[in-house]
Amino acid sequence: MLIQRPHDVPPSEITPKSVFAERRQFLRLAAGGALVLALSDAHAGDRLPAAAASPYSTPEEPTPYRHVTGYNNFVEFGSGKDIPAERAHRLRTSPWSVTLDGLVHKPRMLAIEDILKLAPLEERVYRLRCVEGWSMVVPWVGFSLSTLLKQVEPLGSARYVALESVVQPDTQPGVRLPLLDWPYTEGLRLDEAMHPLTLAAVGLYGEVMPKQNGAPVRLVVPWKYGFKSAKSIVRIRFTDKEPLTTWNKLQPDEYGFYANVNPEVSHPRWSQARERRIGDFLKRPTQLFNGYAEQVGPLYAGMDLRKFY
Ligand SMILES: Nc1nc2c(c(=O)[nH]1)N[C@H]1C(S)=C(S)[C@@H](COP(=O)(O)O)O[C@H]1N2
Ligand SMILES: [Mo]
Repeated sequence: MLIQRPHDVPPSEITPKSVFAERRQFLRLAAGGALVLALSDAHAGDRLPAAAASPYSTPEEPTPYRHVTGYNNFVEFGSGKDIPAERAHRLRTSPWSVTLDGLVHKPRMLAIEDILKLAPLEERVYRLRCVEGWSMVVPWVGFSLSTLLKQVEPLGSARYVALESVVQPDTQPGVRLPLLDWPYTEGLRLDEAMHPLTLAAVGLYGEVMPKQNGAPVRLVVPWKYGFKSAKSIVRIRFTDKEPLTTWNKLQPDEYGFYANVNPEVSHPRWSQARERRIGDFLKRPTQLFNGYAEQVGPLYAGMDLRKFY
């Protein structure tokens, strides 16, 4: 996967907002133009190649870029919604590879450049619902995670995947503190992971993934609370048992393994009945499976959603 960007602007150069807007415009025009480099060397803000619109996209208005990239949870950099945007620029995202191992026929370590060649990029506009009670609409760019998982040919005995985020103590001050059990680990049942809605995201708003949003590759599981969508993934392990996950270990009564968005099952500290879309003043009702019930409801047929929360 190749992208284009103009010659580097010296880091010392102060870029006022209007100039930044022009630069982004220039990057768009540069498509097919002069300077081509591997996406691994790409900088947040660089344009990705045009991505096809996905039928899975919601027609809702995306949350403004400044909120999507300025109001984040990325505890590796510290707690506080503005901290990731301030600090994540330090994260080293090149070189980057993802190890796929465990119960598979062909364990592999794939470089991000090769991951990006696996499938054409799609733009998927998804709702993201955080368990804390806020939500956003994000135009992600990526492809179904199943494309990546199929590369290693899971064994018949594989029932789950565990996804691990990067730990970089020199760039991530949060991992030097016992805030969570590092690495940040999330898990999915294999059928959830293979569901076409489950996205391996490499960008947003047509750009290379900003570091605060989980560069260079992150999970997006739109029908689950945001914490399931692990950022900056370095390893995917196939298992036969439900993997231990960071939040579930921390507070099992608060964060279930499934974590499907459900307005009727409240978190002990936060009602899940309503949510505040970032930028809105009033709250709106939360939808079962975050509005994706038609697509994913059958995955949970016959399950007690209060017990398996
Ligand atoms: N590695 C890692 N992944 C993470 C988190 C985190 O702290 N570390 N936070 C999660 C939570 S709670 C949410 S709501 C989403 C937020 O994604 P966003 O900042 O791109 O909106 O990322 C999830 N993925
Ligand atoms: Mo969250």
